Amino acid sequence: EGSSTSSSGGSGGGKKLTLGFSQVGSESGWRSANTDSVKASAKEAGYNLKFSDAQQKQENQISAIRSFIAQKVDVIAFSPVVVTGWDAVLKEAKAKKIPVVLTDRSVETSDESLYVTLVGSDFTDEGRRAAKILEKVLEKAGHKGAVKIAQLEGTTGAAPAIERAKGFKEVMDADHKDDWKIVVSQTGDFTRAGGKQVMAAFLQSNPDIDVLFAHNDDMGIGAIQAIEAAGKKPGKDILIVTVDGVKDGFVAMSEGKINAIVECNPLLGPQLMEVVQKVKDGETVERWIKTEESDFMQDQAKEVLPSRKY
Ligand code: GYE
Repeated sequence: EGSSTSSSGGSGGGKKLTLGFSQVGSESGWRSANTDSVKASAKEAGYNLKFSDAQQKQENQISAIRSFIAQKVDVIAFSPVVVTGWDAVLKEAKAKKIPVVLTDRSVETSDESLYVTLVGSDFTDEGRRAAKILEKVLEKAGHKGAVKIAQLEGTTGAAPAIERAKGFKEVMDADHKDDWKIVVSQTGDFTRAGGKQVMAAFLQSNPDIDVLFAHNDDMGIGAIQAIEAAGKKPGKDILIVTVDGVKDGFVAMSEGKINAIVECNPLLGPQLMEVVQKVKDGETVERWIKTEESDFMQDQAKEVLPSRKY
């Protein structure tokens, strides 16, 4: 208010802010919750939202962004499916003076001026937290000695896949050089089907896996099906740590099939809309607006499940 040049996002009058949003896809429960959050908060803020689903394909995101530029939207927000390959299209947005806000996932770029800010989680820390909580899980299970770990990675080249693996390895190299070993690691593309298929192959090549670290709940849930099909008990014969904390993850945990979950909060809509307005108004914003998250062990699952919001 008070400013005659900026348009107000709310119902207070002025021209509606138009936001172009390019979503990764609909690969996981996390993603559906994130999409719902973005749509609901844009509505709440009174923005004109142009929403586009890229079906996990970078080329679709690039065309969506190009079309937002052509439509002269006020702000572009997107969750980049992979970290590299964005400079050209981001330069086109910059040339047309359309600010870009990243949400959820980050990009690698040599030119820091190509985006204003990132609203999202610290994935490296999530990886570290996964390793730390695995220590507790192993202790609870009374597991002694060598630990053979299988890792289900997220989408190849995506920030959460790269950084969760990195954070986990960091703790492993520092504190578990002698006892922990990642014996197999492959992408399951953040999907249930991917998790199931890759886990089945893991069990064939490495029937003696002790632990599964899955980069998201959905792959973990798919893997649980493969583990059961192989006649083993998930959560007992194979200890499982996942990331996200979606409802279905908590259900699996309350059934004893997942041992611990590192939360990654998808409800980024409200913060994103706030930042978008500030950016449109030319205010300075922080370079990285981090999400607050918690970790959960199996014995908390039943109590926490009813209050989970996604
Ligand atoms: O963990 C996964 C989703 O980028 C944080 O993407 C997000 C990840 C999330 O597919 O479930």
